[in-house]
Amino acid sequence: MAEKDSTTEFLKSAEEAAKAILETVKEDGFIQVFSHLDADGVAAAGVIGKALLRLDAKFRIRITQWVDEKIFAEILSEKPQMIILSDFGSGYINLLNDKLSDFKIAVLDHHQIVGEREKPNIIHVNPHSYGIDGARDISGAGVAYFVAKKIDEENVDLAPIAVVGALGDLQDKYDQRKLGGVNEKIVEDGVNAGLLTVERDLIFFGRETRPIHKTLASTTNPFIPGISGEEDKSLAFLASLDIKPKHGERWRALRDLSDDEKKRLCSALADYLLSKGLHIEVTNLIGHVYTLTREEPWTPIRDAREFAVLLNATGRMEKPSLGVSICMGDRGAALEAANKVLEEYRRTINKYLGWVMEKPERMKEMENIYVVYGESFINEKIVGAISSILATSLPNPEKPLIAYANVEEGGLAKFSARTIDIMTNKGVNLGEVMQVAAEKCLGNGGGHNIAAGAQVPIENVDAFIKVVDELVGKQLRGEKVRS
Ligand SMILES: [Mn+2]
Repeated sequence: MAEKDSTTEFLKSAEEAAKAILETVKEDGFIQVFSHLDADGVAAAGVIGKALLRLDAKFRIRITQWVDEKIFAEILSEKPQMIILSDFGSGYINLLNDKLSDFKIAVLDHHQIVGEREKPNIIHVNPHSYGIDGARDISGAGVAYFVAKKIDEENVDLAPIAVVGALGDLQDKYDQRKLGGVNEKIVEDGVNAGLLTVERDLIFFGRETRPIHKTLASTTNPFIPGISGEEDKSLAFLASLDIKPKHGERWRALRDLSDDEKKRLCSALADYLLSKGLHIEVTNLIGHVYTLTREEPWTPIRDAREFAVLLNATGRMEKPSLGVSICMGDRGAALEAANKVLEEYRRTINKYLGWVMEKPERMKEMENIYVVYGESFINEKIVGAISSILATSLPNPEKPLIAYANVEEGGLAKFSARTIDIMTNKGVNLGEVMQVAAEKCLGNGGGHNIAAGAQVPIENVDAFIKVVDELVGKQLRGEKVRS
């Protein structure tokens, strides 16, 4: 299919979902919305929520990690006139049809479709159905956005939220960390509506307005051990580079630096990280920066990447409704509360990363992988974020990383595995590795090729690590991992 046709076909399916929603609202029906617990899922829920609010619809939003029996039970007891699933659902089409065949369902997702694609009671909007790459060209929030825009053109003002969702799912995979594909159309909408600007600069949060040392101290991408979370050390670092933090009485922000100072800062950061046994591509520190121009300077929701971190934080710290209401336009008290959650999340991440780097036995290098032994120190809800951050800054970035934390109840360890994109070309598929290794160790696992997870009984942790190391080795040699 030509690119233009595929987008047209995709938009037609979004229109079908919009029509069904409008019809339900017209009949005064109750709509239950379920969305995925991550930054993109929270953004998707915010987009749909705002569109429904504007229609004066009866609806409720629930953010969850996956579709399970609890959700089916809730639906069966509430008997809504319509169900919307956003940023998940495409993996459950058969199950949804089995359990909820009497319900009208719209699935607005961008994950791989598992099993059948079409069922009479389900309107399925998914870019993969039209040959569009859902992994990098459009996110769950993006799919929700096109449906919202078909509901009412006024919803074009939700374009920045869809951009936040795409960045939350790390879809900035085009040259110089740019959003491409269908995402580019959403960016255009935002820019044309005067809500968004795109510039090329250092990608650090707060680069516009925050004092430089605070920006460096608060970054977790990259994580800079000894500087992240420590403003005084950050000031000393700047002094050692002869970069003045103040201009007269006024603190300078990153955007105030000259090109030469920016270059000096980037290469010094790379050297510093290398001295700590971490690796960063300087080119990754510079890229397309997406700014929500209507938001107040100094707030984390002015920068789309930082906005995504805030949404992720509300999810991980068990306050996703805060994130949803901010996406729906709430500011004031909601934003203040979300800021506190974000600070707490950053402190937690910094504490964990500092802990990992403190002693070599906490992150070990094996033949084919790195292993982080989070045990009972790292919270199992945060272990995924920790492995994502560490996987991008390893001394040998081509080795996948697995990190685990003990789950309080049940005697289980939760593993999270990450690697960088290029490893898929070299045969690595962590979803397959986690699945096969977990099966061998009486657990269960699975996921995407570069991000996956597993749960195994604690007593099998060492055996599991050994199997994962072997399986990754097999994949690198081009051998099959399933026997
Ligand atoms: Mn997503």
